[in-house]
Amino acid sequence: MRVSSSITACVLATASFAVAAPAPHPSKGKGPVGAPLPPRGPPSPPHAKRCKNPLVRKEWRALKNVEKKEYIDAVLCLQKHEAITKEQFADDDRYDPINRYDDFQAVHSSQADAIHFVGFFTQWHRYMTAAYERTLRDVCGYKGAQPYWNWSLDAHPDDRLSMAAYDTEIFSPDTGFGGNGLYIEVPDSQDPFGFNAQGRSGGGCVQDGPFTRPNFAVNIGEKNGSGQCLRRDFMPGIFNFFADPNTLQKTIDQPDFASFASVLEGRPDFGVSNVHGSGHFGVGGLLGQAGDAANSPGDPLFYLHHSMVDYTYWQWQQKDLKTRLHEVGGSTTPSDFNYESGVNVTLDFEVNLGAIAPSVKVSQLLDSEGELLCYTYE
Ligand SMILES: [Cu+2]
Repeated sequence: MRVSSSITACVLATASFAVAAPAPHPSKGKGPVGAPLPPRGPPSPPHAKRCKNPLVRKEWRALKNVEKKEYIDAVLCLQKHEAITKEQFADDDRYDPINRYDDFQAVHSSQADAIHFVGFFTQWHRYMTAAYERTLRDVCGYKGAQPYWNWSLDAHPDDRLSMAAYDTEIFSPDTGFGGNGLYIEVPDSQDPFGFNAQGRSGGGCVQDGPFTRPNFAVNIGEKNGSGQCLRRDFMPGIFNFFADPNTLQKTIDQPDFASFASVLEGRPDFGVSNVHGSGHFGVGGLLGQAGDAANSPGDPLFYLHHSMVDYTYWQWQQKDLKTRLHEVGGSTTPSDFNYESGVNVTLDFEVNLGAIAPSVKVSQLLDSEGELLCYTYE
């Protein structure tokens, strides 16, 4: 993954753990996830009871057009509500969150060096996506669940430069997230990963759909300051390779958590496919936000992509729930692929989303239908 030079390590250690005053997710009505997130406390017992009426997350194409519009309207609505992380980032001039959408991008960006290529990658992003889903509901009155984008339905692994994946509903300007950015030429000498050869085809501002300015702007991680456009840089050579249904199946078939996590996220190496990279580089390429390790949540598709990554984790868990609702592993140190640090993720390992939501233990994030989270997939 491309690493943002502006991000320093150790952010996790300095991020605020004092959160939630007042509760960031005020309860509204009696929805299945309407209860406020719990205050910090002892971890859930390993056999905590399961929630009632979980939200059902569906593939984007399974939504009715009116449901698609409700989701997109709710995302746009987040940009109309004031950020709750301003205080968290008050002394850090790298992040200047303006609205509730920015909160998530800023928190992800500030922790980017600590939450990727680690054993808690899946749980951290599961919590982030669930917090986003809840914010859409609590702040913007969205009634549905977080949809996902099953990119494996769109991949053409035998024809890597095929652009067919980008003709699908999710990129529709009317009922989807809009399409590619305007093409920006990058000389091969400034293309460190050989992305030109992977068919990169955009790079500039997205031209159509709901996420163009002034309706939507990217305010975090931009060298020219806030108010920038959403950029996409469709890159079929990586997309068709990484989103291969066989790669997805191979990921779900891994025998234990550490091997699952390792195959899911792969290595910083474009020669070996991993499904996590598909939505990022297939959409963001070299110049789009989605391809940037730190700032990828600047593209609203991030959440549909990461919901699919989470669905992959969920499917892996379903194959042996008894074991896999309690199984964690992997190093707490980024890119420690050979476990040289000797410190692995345990059930008590703490996951924090800054001021967005209370910190929780990894053990609280293993069951999507537990006491903290309440959703399922179909
Ligand atoms: Cu991430």
